[in-house]
Amino acid sequence: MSSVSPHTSLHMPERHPFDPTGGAAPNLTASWARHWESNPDLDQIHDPDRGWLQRGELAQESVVRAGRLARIGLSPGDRVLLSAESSYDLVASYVAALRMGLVVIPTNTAYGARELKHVIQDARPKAALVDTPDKHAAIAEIDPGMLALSPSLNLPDGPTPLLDAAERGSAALICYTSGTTGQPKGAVLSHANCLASAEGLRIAWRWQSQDRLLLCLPLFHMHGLGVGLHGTLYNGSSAVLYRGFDPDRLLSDVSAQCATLFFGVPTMYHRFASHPSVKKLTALRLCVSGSAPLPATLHEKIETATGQRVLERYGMTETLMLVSNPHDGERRPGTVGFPLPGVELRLEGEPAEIQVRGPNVFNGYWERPQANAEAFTDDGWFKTGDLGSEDSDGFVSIVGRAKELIISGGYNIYPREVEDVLRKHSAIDDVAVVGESSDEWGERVIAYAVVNEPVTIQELREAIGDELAPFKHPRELHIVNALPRNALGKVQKHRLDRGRVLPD
Ligand code: MCA
Ligand code: AMP
Repeated sequence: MSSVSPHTSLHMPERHPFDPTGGAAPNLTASWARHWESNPDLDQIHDPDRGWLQRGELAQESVVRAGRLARIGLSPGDRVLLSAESSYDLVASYVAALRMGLVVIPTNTAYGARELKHVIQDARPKAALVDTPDKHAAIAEIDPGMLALSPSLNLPDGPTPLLDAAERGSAALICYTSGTTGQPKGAVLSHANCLASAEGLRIAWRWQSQDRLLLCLPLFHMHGLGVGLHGTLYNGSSAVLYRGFDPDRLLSDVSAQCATLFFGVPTMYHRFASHPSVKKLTALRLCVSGSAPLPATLHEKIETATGQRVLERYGMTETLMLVSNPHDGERRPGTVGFPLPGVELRLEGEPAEIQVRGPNVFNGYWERPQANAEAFTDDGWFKTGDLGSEDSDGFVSIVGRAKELIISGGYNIYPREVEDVLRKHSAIDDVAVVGESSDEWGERVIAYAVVNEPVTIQELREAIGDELAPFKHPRELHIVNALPRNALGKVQKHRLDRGRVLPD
């Protein structure tokens, strides 16, 4: 496949070329401020408890909050960890932090103390904004010197610091992901990366200020944050926030909130598909699926029930969005479509790995020279670890993964991390963790173990406790006499299937 796909132009009905700076915006927050200034009275964010808040209110509130953050000693370049349920407070504090040039580390709210400790010790944030007593306690124990604040930032006001002044190339976010292997590392995304991705999606998905997004994805991963929230602010549109996925509420809000957009993971579409009110999705302008493969059968089921041709797209934390089915024309089930504006893509090796380049692609992991050397090719392409193919008419498909990764309900789970924790259990002599396919979850986490005394899955999960976020816990345990290994001693995971060890 050529690096600049001729099919990318199918995303672009507009005559002017893709502009990665988003109309010469100095940085991400300056691109948002354009809308706040032009029409401050328009609705921007709907909070589950407080209702609608307007653009002007968000602009003003972020100024006040930036003053508070500056008063407690935070200055541009300082890192701030953010881990909280979706709310207007979270959004306003996030916007304030970015406006004053802080680097935000969004962190999964399901993380326990061990997972949080790794992020804190690695990124050394100066402050954390967290919303539960447990998290405050964990932070006090991990780093007693760190400021632990609540997302409402109920603090004394301070003088307003310089706002919207970050260099385009400076870091906006550090997002923890395990990449292809090993311990989670921080992908550093710049203002420029986020701007380029938002502009590509504006063009490809025809995103306009009149759009209204039902945003039930969590705001600590790039799907909810970098696509959903950034896109909303970048396009001056509006978003309804939810704490979790409630299909009754979402489907009734399609008309109650005059929504036009829904973005979700395949598990959400699976649950919609069997909902008696699924037809309500028909009224939306665009339904997007990503973070995990959307089975072609599910795509077809939703289309039959609602007429919606769900638009599947492909992205990564390190690169933001890469490939998307087109807004106009065929959206081909089982494929992810064409490279987005600005994205160069090539298929390298056998089996072919997807490699990418573009203004949306990060520069590297936080303080990980070795991992960075491995993540990029000598000629500067990022190696996604996803295996791909291209149809004769340009549609890209993801056909497998070179990396050891389980994707369950859109969350990434690294088998090695789960195995390392399970190995600490005294009953376990040997263990392998695999993802087994599931209609609802895409994949489920399953453990195969050699044990020295009887143990149940419940006992194992209790023993894991908060060493692992609950979504990483194995859902089934299969006890086997021995794990199948090759001559080099590596576990042959493909031979572990539905509770059995398949013959070699
Ligand atoms: C919740 N549980 C899960 C998951 N979610 N187990 C496995 N996989 C999951 N994804 C478990 C909980 O630990 C709990 O287990 C039980 O399910 C009920 O929890 P609850 O929160 O009520 O679950 P749910 O409402 O059913 O959540 C399912 C969900 C959620 C709505 C699909 O997982 C979700 O919001 N997923 C989206 C993730 C996402 O945003 N990914 C983007 C990352 P127990 O009872 O045993 O404790 S990828 C990305 O950002 C890139 C850039 C991209 O391409 O998009
Ligand atoms: P993350 O590291 O959490 O950003 O997850 C990125 C990974 O999710 C990618 O490398 C893919 O393996 C997977 N992914 C994202 N979108 C899709 C999709 N539409 N189909 C298949 N896999 C996807």
